Amino acid sequence: MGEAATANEFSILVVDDAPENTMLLSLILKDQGNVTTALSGREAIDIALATTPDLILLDIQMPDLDGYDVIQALKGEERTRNIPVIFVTGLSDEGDEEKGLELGAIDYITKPFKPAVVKARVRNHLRLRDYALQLEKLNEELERLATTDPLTSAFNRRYFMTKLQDELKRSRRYDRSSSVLMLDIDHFKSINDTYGHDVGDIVLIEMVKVLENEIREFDTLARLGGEEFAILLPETNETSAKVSAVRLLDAVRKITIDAGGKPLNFTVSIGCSEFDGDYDTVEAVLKSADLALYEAKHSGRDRVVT
Ligand code: GH3
Ligand code: MG
Ligand code: MG
Ligand code: MG
Repeated sequence: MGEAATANEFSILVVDDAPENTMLLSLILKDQGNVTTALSGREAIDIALATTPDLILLDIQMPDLDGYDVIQALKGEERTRNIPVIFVTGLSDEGDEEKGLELGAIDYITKPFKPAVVKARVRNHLRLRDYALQLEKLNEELERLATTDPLTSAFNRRYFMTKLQDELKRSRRYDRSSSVLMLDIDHFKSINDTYGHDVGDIVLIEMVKVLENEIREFDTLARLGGEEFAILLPETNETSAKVSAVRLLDAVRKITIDAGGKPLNFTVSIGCSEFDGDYDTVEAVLKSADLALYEAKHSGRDRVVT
């Protein structure tokens, strides 16, 4: 875990229909972060959606939308759902407090409040918020590591198989067809042997960049291993898949790598296979594209076989 964020990086939204209250709270919290204020529930929701503050101090009794309405609106929106909310309110009944906490508030402070206590509570909540944000980042990083190939940043085999499995299920449910391309660099071993492994690595990296640029947003490119890649083209029949594959062949031919001052060009072979819900397993789908790739290799390379 990295260092905790310094207080000034936090943004705090203070919501109260009485300006003297927002002013007082702003003053109390000014050392803990950037304080923004809102004088109505509507304004609070707008600001929260626009700026996703780290913490919200929320009054309950307000004309129009009250604090309960506001927290419900915030919890109902993906963007604001996880922002911690502390009620700061004149309502001191057990039932009000219970309701506030049940609606998802992390704390409930009654007016008149003790400034030092508000400050201390806010500090504790911001510290937790900081941990939560760090955890979120670590999770994203973990997810990335688990699904991508470190050399090229293309997706890895495991991720590809999951996507293919999903697509096969959809093909069964909606009776539709998709395609898989299996792509393998031609004579890659001789590139390594002639120019060295580092140049081979650059070939892989540059090719992935070019392919990523050529495929559509919903297509998935993955490195299955070594110099072998697969591309999933959802809802694409064999004819369209072949057109895409030919375009990829062309794009790869245009790549020039600097191999120690000398220009290096290379080609790929592609096997293309359309599949529908009749396929029993993802392995069977891949097998079919692999057979087409084998044919592409054995009929001369630098070509697409369907
Ligand atoms: P073909 O045209 O039939 O596909 O021949 P090829 O030489 O491309 O195929 P082969 O399977 O004989 O060789 C693949 C080579 O890829 C062998 C292996 O050392 C190399 N390789 C696998 N992974 C990497 C990598 O991450 N970086 C580099 N530089 N080379 C790799
Ligand atoms: Mg009020
Ligand atoms: Mg090869
Ligand atoms: Mg190979």
